[in-house]
Amino acid sequence: MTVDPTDHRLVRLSRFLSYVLRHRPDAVGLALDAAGWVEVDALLAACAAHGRPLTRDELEQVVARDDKQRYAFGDDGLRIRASQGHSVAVELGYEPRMPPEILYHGTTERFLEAIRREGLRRGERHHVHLSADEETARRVGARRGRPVVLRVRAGEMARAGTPFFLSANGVWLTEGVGVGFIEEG
Ligand code: HQG
Repeated sequence: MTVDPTDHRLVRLSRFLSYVLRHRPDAVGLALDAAGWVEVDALLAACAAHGRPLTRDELEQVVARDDKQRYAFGDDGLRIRASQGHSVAVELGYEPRMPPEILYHGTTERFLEAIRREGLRRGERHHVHLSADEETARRVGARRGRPVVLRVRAGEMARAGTPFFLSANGVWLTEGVGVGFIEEG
């Protein structure tokens, strides 16, 4: 299936799913399980009951076509969750693994001073988000202004004992990055 960024309904649905599956499941009367999953039937019923009806087919299209592959069905297809990006407490169960030597973080100029002082902090999210390629980081930074791409010496951090995780949609996650592991430019 090809990605069609002009498909506004799917984009709107993806935003709504992100809100429900990452941040506010309670807004539609749902609770996620400990690993962030919810029954697909329960999700469809809850969305309908809260004025945002969608069909199973539309849900499948969002999962398949979402530009960042933000959502995943469980193996049996009966459950769904966001692959990363939560602010509600979930334990996604990714195994720690060795990152590439260098990972990239996209941010914007106005955060640089604080980042130089405190390193990268996870803020509202569970982890700092890093990418294996510079271009992805540039796009992430560009959401907030003129992008600045930082290089993170992830290999060194991992060897010093900091766990790194790779989400199902290819985002590298870690709890925080100390100033000494960040390079600019
Ligand atoms: C910055 C999107 C001040 C950090 C994207 C970022 C990503 C600091 C902002 C995913 C700081 C947090 C995550 C410090 C970090 N002082 N600012 N010490 N440390 N920051 O949105 O990485 O569309 O929580 O640089 O594509 O921008 O949601 O994180 O600018 O993958 O799927 O604080 O969100 O994906 O912002 O983005 P965020 P992020 P989705």
